[in-house]
Amino acid sequence: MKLYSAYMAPSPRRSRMALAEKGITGVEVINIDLAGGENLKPEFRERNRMAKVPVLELDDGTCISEGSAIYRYLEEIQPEPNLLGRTAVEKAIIEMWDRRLENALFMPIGQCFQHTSGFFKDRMTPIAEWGQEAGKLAGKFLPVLEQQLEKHEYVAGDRFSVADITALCSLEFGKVIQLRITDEFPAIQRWHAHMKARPSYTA
Ligand SMILES: N[C@@H](CCC(=O)N[C@@H](CS)C(=O)NCC(=O)O)C(=O)O
Repeated sequence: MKLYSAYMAPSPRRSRMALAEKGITGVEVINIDLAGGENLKPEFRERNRMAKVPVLELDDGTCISEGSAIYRYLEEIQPEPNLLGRTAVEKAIIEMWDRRLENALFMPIGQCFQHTSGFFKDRMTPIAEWGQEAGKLAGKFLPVLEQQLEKHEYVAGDRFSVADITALCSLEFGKVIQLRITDEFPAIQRWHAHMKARPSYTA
């Protein structure tokens, strides 16, 4: 398998961490130059019509993009350690948190970054006012996460799941928009220290 990734980008980090947590080795990681527009070229678009990383390319040439679809594929080919839940309730709760994180934290952080930094101004029209609003929306999710982590060791309950990966990749990318895990959020701080100690942290 090949993973099309990019340095510093939070979306492919989710896939690299999931591979590491699953102990799946031997995947060739190919770094794409996003700032230089390598992902916009026809050769890359053939792998993902959305022109984004990550893309997981299977040995038969099938290309899977979208971080959550890659989580699903990895879970199917290697069920243990389990990251997406075992029971109906556990699967639903993990997916609920993963979607909340994507929609209420990951996406607004990305929108704030893109619309206030102009990083992708060659391919979109940045609207600074919208970027600032998106940054505020991302900040509003932190108390929700804090409350959850006051009651549970991990984001979706009492064991590690993909929701922890999505939360970590989102929050750490949040630094680019000055979103900080301040002392107002001691449960997130405790969880974050725990995440940093996992071998997958540096994947
Ligand atoms: N919904 C996609 C988002 C992928 C995404 O936004 N990737 C960013 C990097 S974090 C990208 O490739 N951006 C390149 C661009 O927008 O030109 C997923 O979950 O994988």
